[in-house]
Amino acid sequence: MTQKVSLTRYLVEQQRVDGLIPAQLRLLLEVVARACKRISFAVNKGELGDVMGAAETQNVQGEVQKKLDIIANEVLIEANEWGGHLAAMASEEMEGIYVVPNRYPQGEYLLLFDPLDGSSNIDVNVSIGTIFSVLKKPDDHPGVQEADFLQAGAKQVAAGYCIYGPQTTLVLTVGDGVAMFTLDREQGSFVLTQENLRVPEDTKEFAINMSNMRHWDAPVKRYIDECLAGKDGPRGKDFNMRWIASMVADVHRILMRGGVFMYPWDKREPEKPGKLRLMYEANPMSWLVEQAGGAATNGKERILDIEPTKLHQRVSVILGSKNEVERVTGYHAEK
Ligand code: P6P
Repeated sequence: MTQKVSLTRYLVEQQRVDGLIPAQLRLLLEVVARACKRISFAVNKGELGDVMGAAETQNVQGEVQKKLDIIANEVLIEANEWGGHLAAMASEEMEGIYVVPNRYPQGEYLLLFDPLDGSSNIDVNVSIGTIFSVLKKPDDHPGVQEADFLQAGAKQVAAGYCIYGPQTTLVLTVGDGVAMFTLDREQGSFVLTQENLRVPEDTKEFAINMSNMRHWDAPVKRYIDECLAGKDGPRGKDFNMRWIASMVADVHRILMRGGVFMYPWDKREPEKPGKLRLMYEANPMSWLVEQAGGAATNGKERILDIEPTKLHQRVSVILGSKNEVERVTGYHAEK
């Protein structure tokens, strides 16, 4: 039987081979993985634990928080604040940054996360997940401030997610391809189950919330209309549609079998560039997809090139199979 490679062993060997994972980054990734394992156990309790339903609070986005949103956020903060690898953290669930308290050593990394993405699916037992992104703190000044987080996605040094579904699976990149680790609940550790994930350049599957169709911009409507026209239309092939309303689950499917995921700008709230957040949803997912041979744009430019101006800014997202993303982006350019 081939020996199982644990996440720890994988990171140590990657560190030894290509030096992409300095010791402090390896420690950070292992701590995040342990936090995700704890979140997985909380999620899996469901009705058996006091974790379901809404909390009496709203997050910075004005969204009602679920109890598990708060639990997941606290687990990530508590797991990461004492290790000496971080200077600060930022979360969808917190307005401002969380600076590592003075009683702990400060590190050189910044951790950003959506602690529990897709939380509208919690109460109906549909896959949800944790999304995380790692940046290096600028070293040209002492201390840490919110502006230090405002770096383009191309500056990430690590990114990943953990999906809490039929399996609990951690998917990770440090810039040398994408690896997948499945939680072995008997051992309580993440085990390498796939390396070098690749997104097929073509697909017959699109993911979008069709109920928003009347609000889309023309290029998006054109693309979806052509998919719906199927083999009798300009695409000459039939398409399938999936929409889980949990970005982690939709992106995971695309990393496993291809597809195109779209949450485009629409005219319901024209002042907002899109629904999804750039720093801790679009950037980590875009890097993972690119590292697997896919593409990710906001319809006009590469998501990873966007220079952020606000911690919680939103962005339009089109990501997945390269040729489909380029087609949709091309339609925007023609407009
Ligand atoms: P809608 C979940 O709330 C989320 O942020 C993403 O995970 C998901 O892709 C999207 O919103 C779903 O949005 O409008 O279809 O409910």
